[in-house]
Amino acid sequence: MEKLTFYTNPRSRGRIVRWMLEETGAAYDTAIMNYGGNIKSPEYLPINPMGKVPAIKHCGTVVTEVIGICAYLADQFPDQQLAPMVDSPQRGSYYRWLFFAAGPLEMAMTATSYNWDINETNVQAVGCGYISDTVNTLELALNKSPFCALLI
Ligand SMILES: N[C@@H](CCC(=O)N[C@@H](CS)C(=O)NCC(=O)O)C(=O)O
Repeated sequence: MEKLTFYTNPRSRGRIVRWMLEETGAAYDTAIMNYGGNIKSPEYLPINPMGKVPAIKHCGTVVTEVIGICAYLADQFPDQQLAPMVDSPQRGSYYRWLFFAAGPLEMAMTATSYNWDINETNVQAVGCGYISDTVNTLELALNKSPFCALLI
């Protein structure tokens, strides 16, 4: 089987994927992509036309997006039991919180970092709502269990 290649930069969301890769126990090569350098190169853009990391290449398939990569790896290495069974109701919670992380949580973190103006004129269209909506929702889930992706 082709060895997995992990494209990343140490100061990036790639750290989340590296943690997941270590959980799988899979052997992988790491390709460090430099900001303002080879990350926008003709060699890398066919891997991710966004010119961003992280990305992985596994058995000829490229996967980008942190949450997509983590979900893919959980499915590819089922012996590690990193995701609920496909036919389990827990799979619903797993999807819910994975997509919550990729959607509202990611947006709320960026909005906070860059002081985006979320107010009464746009909040209904903004996927994370007010920052407090996202934070309170996550807090409610984590008050029930330290592992919200496994909540029913
Ligand atoms: N939605 C993407 C975000 C990827 C992203 O923005 N990566 C940043 C580092 S954390 C990047 O590669 N920036 C380099 C650039 O845009 O030049 C994901 O979840 O993987």
